Amino acid sequence: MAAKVNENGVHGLEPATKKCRAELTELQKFDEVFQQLVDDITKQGLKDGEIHDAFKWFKEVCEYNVPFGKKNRGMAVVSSYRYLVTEDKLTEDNLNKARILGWCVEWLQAFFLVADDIMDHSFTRRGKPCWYKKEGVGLIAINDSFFLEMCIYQILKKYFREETYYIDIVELFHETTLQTEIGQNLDLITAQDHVDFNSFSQERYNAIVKWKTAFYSFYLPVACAMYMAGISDSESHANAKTILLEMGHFFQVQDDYLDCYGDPAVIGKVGTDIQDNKCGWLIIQALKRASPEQIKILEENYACHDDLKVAKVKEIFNQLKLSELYTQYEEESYQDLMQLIEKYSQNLPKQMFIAFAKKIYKRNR
Ligand code: DMA
Ligand code: MG
Ligand code: MG
Ligand code: MG
Repeated sequence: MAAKVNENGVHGLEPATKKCRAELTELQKFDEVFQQLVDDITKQGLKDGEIHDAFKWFKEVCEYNVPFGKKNRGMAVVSSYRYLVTEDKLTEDNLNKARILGWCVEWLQAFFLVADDIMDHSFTRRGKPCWYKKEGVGLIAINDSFFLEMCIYQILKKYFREETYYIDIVELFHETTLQTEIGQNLDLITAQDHVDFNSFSQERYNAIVKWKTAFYSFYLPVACAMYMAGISDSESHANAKTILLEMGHFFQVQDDYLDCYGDPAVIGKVGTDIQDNKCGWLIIQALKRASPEQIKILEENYACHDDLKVAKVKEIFNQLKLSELYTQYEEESYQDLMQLIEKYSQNLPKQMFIAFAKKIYKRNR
């Protein structure tokens, strides 16, 4: 999971120059676009003596934080676009535009993650120290997060200004950012200092994950592809949203499960949900099943940055067999999702949703 550092420098995305273009995988073609975008964003600033140092810093901000994820979200723009248009529209120019939009989604994700790791007191991300934990960075990371957000609009302006769907996409990114910030707020205020399990409920959990994760991770990439393909009617978007928010819900359940049960070497991060007093999927399920004695132990040990206390919470989770419950939930959730796709895909290609679902179910990272 460690980031690859190639001989050319820091970004480490596989250079594919020796291979014939036709042999490149979609992921390699997607990766190829990244460095160009960083150059677009930083070229002017680097040349200007007055602000050169800021842009030297920002270049590293982009190269450290944007490219090393799974890229499911970014790639989903490209794969969805392929499902939405006829063969004749699949020109290299259009596909490149879809890749650029995909990178905008990845930039948005980097913007949220840099801030999220500060707020969640996390240590590692994608197999490396979180940006704010890196030597010499600290709370400068807050401004870097703002910068990452603005990169999106620099890129959109450069490549999409002349497109009829430009305003739809800009508004989509604005709206999605607001939705995610609402979700992050719910996540954080529900986790405020002391343990109060009365504020944790399935309803609150559902709201947190819908707003903080599902809109930006699932609806956004597909909506980008839809606008690019000329699909802007509200009914199609509402149908897509119904399916994709459900997918996003399941994805965050997985993220919560992996926070406790995932292998840090594989997921690239060390979980902090128990210490952080998070209203996550595991604690919600535990509270539904625990005896009064078990609840008492949870109350005494949740929300403490103390490894022994964390271990006691995990012990209760194990006693309640939450791991088995999760496996069962994953199965049922997949079946439910397939039914939702049947019902709501309507004019949209079913396979577009199924392909996205297959990328995330049974994942271990
Ligand atoms: C992530 O929630 C949500 C956003 C908007 C980044 P999280 O804190 O559970 O994510 P992670 O486990 O990756 O830190
Ligand atoms: Mg986090
Ligand atoms: Mg968080
Ligand atoms: Mg998490």
